[in-house]
Amino acid sequence: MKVGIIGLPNAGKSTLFNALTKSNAPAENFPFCTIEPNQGVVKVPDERVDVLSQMYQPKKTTYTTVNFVDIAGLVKNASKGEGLGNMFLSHIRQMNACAHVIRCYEDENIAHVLDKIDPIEDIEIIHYELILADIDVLERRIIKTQKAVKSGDKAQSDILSVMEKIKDCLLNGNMANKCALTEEETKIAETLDLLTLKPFMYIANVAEDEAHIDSELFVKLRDYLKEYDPQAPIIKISAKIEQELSAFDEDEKAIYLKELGFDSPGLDKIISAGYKLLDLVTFFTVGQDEVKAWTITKGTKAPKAAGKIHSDIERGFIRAEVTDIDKLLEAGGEAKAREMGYTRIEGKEYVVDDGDVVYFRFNV
Ligand SMILES: Nc1nc2c(ncn2[C@@H]2O[C@H](COP(=O)(O)OP(=O)(O)O)[C@@H](O)[C@H]2O)c(=O)[nH]1
Ligand SMILES: [Mg+2]
Repeated sequence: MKVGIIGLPNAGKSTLFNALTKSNAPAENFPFCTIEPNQGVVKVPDERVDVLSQMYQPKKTTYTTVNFVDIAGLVKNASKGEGLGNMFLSHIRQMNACAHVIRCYEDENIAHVLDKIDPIEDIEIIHYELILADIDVLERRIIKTQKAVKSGDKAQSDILSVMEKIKDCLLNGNMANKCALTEEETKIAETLDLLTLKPFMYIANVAEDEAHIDSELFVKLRDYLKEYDPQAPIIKISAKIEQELSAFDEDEKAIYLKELGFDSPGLDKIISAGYKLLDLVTFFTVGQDEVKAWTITKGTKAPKAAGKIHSDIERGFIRAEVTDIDKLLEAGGEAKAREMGYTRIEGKEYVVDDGDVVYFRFNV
């Protein structure tokens, strides 16, 4: 599961990516610096893991992870092949969600493709390119599908009407993820490989000295997004500060943050929001050896979830003993939870839920 960091050149994508992954992808004042996308695995902060770890004092504590990908800057007319055009779009296509970085910092030493800082125009350029690319995909498929419908293929007519509905939405300037689709229609839409159907979040990259205030540019952006995409998370950060902070250890970080007048860095917010966008389910396994968070897609049944841990457990699956994390914490331990009737015995058909603490019984 991947979250793609997208945005115009010099928005601060690579700087943010470096901070997120503490790696050293080149961040340069050069529009097409990033060509092959860099990928990084990032630990997802989760308070639930923290409390379980406090309770069990295990030898090892393992959080889930999310992959962030630093995708090169998209430019105007990318959908027509401009800049590194279609290649970027094809990178975005492989992502499960997008984190759109928007430049809200002024710095005359750092070039801007439009020679002025206007977050709304920046955002519209990217949306426009993605929307155009999707219209292009749809138009070609609609022609093919129309032929299939004419020749009497009934299943294709459902697909056709979903495509036309989405195309209307795109022509009105909206992303496909804002198109009101039924559950059935959404299932069809997900097979169409559209860029703007992916979930989006927005990251306002503000100047170092504006990270703790709401600057004029930030407010402008926030008001625009509240109107355009009310559900999407908006996170304000200073990529530069985050990058500096990422080099520090925890104690140094705390001192530096205090000096700057912040309470917490923005990275955790970005990671959590990115993970949330992916709409995954997290379950936990606990014990003296290890407390661990696992990630599965929604609707995963118990044996398959067990297979994440080890293929033997999936193969020899007998049952899952499931306790809701809140109940486990309330009881203060597994034995007590069992005694209080909080632990359920679940079989092969059980769909693992977010926050389940699971013990798998198996036999091979
Ligand atoms: N002054 C200032 N410069 C920044 C900020 N964020 C990024 N930059 C600089 O802008 C340039 C481009 O940043 P980069 O992360 O490579 O942008 P990308 O093209 O979106 O990947 C680099 O020289 C960064 O140091 C910021 O918040 N303030
Ligand atoms: Mg870059």
